[in-house]
Amino acid sequence: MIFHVLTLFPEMIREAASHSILGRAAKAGLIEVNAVNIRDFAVNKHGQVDDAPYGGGAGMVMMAQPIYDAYQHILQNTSDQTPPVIYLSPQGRVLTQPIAQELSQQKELILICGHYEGLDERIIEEIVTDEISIGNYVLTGGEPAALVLIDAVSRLVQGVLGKEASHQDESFSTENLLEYPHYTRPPIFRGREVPEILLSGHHGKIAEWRQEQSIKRTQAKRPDLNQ
Ligand code: 4H7
Repeated sequence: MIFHVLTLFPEMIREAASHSILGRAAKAGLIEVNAVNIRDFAVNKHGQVDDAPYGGGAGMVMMAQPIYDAYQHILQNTSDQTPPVIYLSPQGRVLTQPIAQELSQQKELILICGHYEGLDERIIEEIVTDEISIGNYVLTGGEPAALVLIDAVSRLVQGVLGKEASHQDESFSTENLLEYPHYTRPPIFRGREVPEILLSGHHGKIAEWRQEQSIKRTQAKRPDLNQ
């Protein structure tokens, strides 16, 4: 799966996507993160990509033209029909596991990261197919949001999790349940013992206990998930 990311800070995207499971998936050719610098498509000699808002007011607006040209540049090298174009913004529908699941079926995605006051509305009308928010809070730029989306979607791509536990039995996957608590050595840490059942070797009982813990936890910590 290829993620094309239109951004003013391509190193933020490249760096964050180069570690751990995503880095390994990229090396294995399972995903590709193609960060495209919008500034490379500026036309005036100052490399300008933002301008003052019509109508006045504070802040700057990202100009439509550099983003449009960067988008056309990406389309030239994409075999597929036009991929979905996702604008990460507080105005989007909030990202959920089912949305990540759907996006993971695509061959390519184009992500746009906004800065300053956001994009000229006309570039949104012209090329954006999907506006997504990663939650109800404000960021200084869209890059962290794009990285969250890339992470959530990539781990659903076949082969990316490799030997790590499959994503099938985790929080939010099948049922809306939180994960059960995990323990590793030592058996006692600062007087706190590992639940005895986990040391018993009774796999059936352990599975039952974990299921029960998942349900109790969800009720206690996130009762909203099961409504
Ligand atoms: C696009 C439009 C995403 C991107 C506006 C991005 C939160 C999210 C941004 C803005 C983001 C999310 C403009 C919103 C400046 C904040 C003060 C970048 N914030 N900005 N405003 N929840 N910020 O997914």
